[in-house]
Amino acid sequence: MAPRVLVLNGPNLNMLGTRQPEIYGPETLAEIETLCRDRGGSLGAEIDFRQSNHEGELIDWIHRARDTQDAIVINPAGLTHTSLSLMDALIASELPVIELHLSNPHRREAFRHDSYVSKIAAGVICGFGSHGYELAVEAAIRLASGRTKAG
Ligand code: DHK
Repeated sequence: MAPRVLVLNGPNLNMLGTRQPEIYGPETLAEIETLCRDRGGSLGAEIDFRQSNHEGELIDWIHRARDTQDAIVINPAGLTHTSLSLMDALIASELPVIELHLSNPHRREAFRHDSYVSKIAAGVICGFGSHGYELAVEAAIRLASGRTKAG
């Protein structure tokens, strides 16, 4: 069975392409979705790619992923630094989690240096722009492959 990877994007990431391109890069979220689908497809995985500006919707998707996905890649955006609830949902999913950021938050304002998600993530990728999504999908597939029934 093909590994299934949920790629989640948090608030404001629908604005990529026009939102501070000097920080987040020139690509739109649709272009990043294509990168993920191409990399996932070439590695034999199924990619479910989503974005929401609403914390509760992201949490609902994570709950559903528990029974339908093998790994989660998440760019929690601003919720990275604030959302205990998102962290709890990721723990409850019992899935391997890769945390991802386009920018390197550690080079930015101090309020971006702490992450709830990092406390439970298998790994963190940041600072590589849209290429980070390809790296994260690849890492997630590797983690997910050990979990699918066909191995
Ligand atoms: C995206 C955001 O929207 C910020 O709130 C985070 C992250 C960083 C990113 O680099 O992808 O601080």
